[in-house]
Amino acid sequence: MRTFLAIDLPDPVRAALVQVQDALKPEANAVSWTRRENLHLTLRFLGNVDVPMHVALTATLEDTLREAQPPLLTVAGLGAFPSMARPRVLYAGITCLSGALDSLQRLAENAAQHAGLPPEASPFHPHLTLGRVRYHARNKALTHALHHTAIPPTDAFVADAVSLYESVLGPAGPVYTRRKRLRIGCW
Ligand code: 3AM
Repeated sequence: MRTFLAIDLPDPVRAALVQVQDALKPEANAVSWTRRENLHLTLRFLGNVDVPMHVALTATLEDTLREAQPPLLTVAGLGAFPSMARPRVLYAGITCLSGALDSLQRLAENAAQHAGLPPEASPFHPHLTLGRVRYHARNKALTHALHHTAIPPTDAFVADAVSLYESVLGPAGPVYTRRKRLRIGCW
């Protein structure tokens, strides 16, 4: 089962991100846009993991998340990987106003390694993927739009859980199904 750990987004944040996608669409015709229901903040991609490993991983993570502080998050600015000049992955940034998103990511990483997964090689760049450009080329209009499109203001939100998602890839894009929801902090 191909899975990842993510933080869910409140509906008003999803709505704001869809508005941004709509504003960018005239400048980007070769983009696979993330469907509204798929918008999320990835903490750790796990890849193909078997059931015993998931059980071990979620048990460890559930224990450690209980001691963690739920971070207060807000959406902040548009960006692109690998760069604004050569946009490949279009994203909205995310800023942590209080609590520590990085330490949540470390807990996810520790649980993954404890369950036997190899360490994540890439540094953590928290982002909300809006779309992926299918053809890799310079697109000055898109770069300009990324610099000049405003994200509608949204309220900051508390990330109160980490979800384990199954990802099934298909011709119409990935289908994500939540398999487990692990609460952050003591309730
Ligand atoms: O939508 P974002 O960018 O948050 O890019 C994939 C997506 O992240 C990432 O996992 C999330 C859910 O699919 N992903 C997919 N394959 C990956 C891989 N091989 C990967 N991340 C790292 N390595």
